[in-house]
Amino acid sequence: MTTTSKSRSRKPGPVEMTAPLDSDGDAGSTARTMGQDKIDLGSVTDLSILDANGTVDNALDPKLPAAELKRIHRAMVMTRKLDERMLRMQRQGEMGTFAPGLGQEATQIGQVYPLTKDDWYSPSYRSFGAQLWRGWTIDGLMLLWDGYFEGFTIPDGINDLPFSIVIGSHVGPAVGVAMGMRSRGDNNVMLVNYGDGASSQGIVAEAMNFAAVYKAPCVFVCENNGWAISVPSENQAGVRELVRRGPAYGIESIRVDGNDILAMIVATQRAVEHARAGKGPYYIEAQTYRMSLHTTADDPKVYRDETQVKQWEAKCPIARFETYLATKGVLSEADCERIGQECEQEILASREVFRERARANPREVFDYMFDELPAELLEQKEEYLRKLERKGLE
Ligand SMILES: Cc1ncc(C[n+]2csc(CCOP(=O)(O)OP(=O)(O)O)c2C)c(N)n1
Repeated sequence: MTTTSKSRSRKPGPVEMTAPLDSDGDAGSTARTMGQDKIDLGSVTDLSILDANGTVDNALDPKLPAAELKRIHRAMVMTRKLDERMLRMQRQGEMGTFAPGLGQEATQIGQVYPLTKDDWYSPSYRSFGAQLWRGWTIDGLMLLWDGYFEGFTIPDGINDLPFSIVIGSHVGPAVGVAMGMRSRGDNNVMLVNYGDGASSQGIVAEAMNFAAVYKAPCVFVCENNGWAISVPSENQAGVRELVRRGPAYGIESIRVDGNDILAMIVATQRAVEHARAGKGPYYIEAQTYRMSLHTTADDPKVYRDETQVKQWEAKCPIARFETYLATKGVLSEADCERIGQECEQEILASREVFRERARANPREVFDYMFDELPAELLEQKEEYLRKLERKGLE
């Protein structure tokens, strides 16, 4: 794959070994001891196809058919509209704590676009756009974020895993599934998505090493959105570029402009083909930005400079894709306006289904943790039920 560094400050190209290797700072003697002239740290490339102004690099454009481009665009708009709606619902008391994904729509849709239904997807908690693409329903996701276990039910016909709030913990099982697929000889791929913060967790290191050693058909997508709650990604790791983690494990890797839907699709397609062909895992660092709150329990104004947010507004993944679609004559500004309204209507209709389904029974509060309630909880339950009755609540 060729690279482009157009309008980007970072430098693509092979990773140079700059640090001394032994405590004496003598790289040469260590290399000789190991019988090598030089340690190959692998190479890393940057990928950008559609720049922030919507100008495409023609040589790299995957030239998807118009119908596919429209499907992808609608999914990105739906992701954003659902994000906005769920945030409003949370503020109005109709939704539990929720992790917005504003600005990460290209990363989300691009990473699952090349997967088949039989491939496996292990999302992070901020991946609801990708989940929608995979076949999760809007009302189901609303239920999930409102705390109903029914919302976690995996839709029939897709191989997705539930996300975990314990940061990074889902990456180990995802690699386990991929190793199992390889040993059974089936032809599917696992794609696992996690954040820059998660990449510091021990389990992610172990998972990447296992995947490399056992040539597990696993694609790692590290969605670097600049922040792990209040920790900026530059404080997250000793290496400036998280993509360098991949070659260190012997995993072929690429860094992608995560706000560029075409680059995300091309990179993920390549990664999935690589894994499916039995060549082992692949690692993608998708560089994007968390435009909104970490969760609805967060206020980023206390720890980050709003000018940074403004700078990323200019890199909006939807705006640049709409410019590209308009230039190609696929969708006009009026079409995009109409699609936005249609998505909004679909979300509002799904909200009605959600409202029908979200009928919590307060009497069940004590019922799901224990098969048999311990004595002290039984006492509390009885007191609580008496209180409900006094208040005239069902
Ligand atoms: C093991 C563990 N440690 C800490 C937390 C608290 N926590 C929740 S989200 C989060 C930040 C994760 O950041 P990142 O992986 O970059 O993903 P993002 O939220 O930015 O999508 C932390 C530290 C947790 N849930 N689990």
